[in-house]
Amino acid sequence: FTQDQISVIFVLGGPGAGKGTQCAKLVKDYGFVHLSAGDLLRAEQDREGSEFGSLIKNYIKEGLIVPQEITIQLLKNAILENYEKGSTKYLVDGFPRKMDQAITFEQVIVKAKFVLFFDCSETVMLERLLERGKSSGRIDDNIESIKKRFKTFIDTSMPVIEYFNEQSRVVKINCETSVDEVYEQVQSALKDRLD
Ligand code: UP5
Ligand code: MG
Repeated sequence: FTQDQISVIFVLGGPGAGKGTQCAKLVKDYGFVHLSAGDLLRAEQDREGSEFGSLIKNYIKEGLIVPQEITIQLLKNAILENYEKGSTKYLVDGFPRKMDQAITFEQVIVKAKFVLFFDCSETVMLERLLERGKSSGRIDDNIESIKKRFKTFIDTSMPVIEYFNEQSRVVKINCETSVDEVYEQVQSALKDRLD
């Protein structure tokens, strides 16, 4: 892909910060294709005949980052599939969350336009995840997994955000207010950055 064919925005933030929620609103209003790396991994985990099913399940339960080869291939396939249908604008949600992924994706697929970073305290994220866990059915929405996800976010994913920040490519949004208030901030941040 080249920069003229597709545009990608990385959507990052801690577990339960609200990445998926805000992406859904952007899809509705701006026609982005929303690709959640976590959703793609969960779909691959459930796909009959997948050779990675049990590996993915274990990584997700332990809050660890699945080897980049798997995730990048899933993202690449999803982008190709949508590109063939004419879609050019992508929100890549929950990725890259480890340095190697950031480097490889931008080398082999496309350089992201910028990064939307949803900043949220662990207290708020924990509350949201436990609430969602009552009905989500996600194997990582329990206190043990959540603690591991928080640790991975701090140790492994924050360095990625710092890397993009050093290149002045991060738009930081506080997401502790209501969904609609957060979305207003997102929209005004986008207004400045989209052509
Ligand atoms: N909610 C949302 N916004 C709210 C607001 N403003 N006020 C009040 N409530 C709000 O939201 C979470 C909950 O909060 C929902 O109930 C929502 O209604 C409410 P959501 O929008 O789902 O937050 P999100 O940030 O998307 O949380 P998610 O749990 O999806 O984040 P994670 O980053 O933890 O999960 P993801 O699916 O991206 O990854 C899961 C796992 O997959 C990772 O831990 C990892 O093991 C693996 N993974 C990889 O290995 N590699 C990857 O590249 C990506 C994932
Ligand atoms: Mg999500």
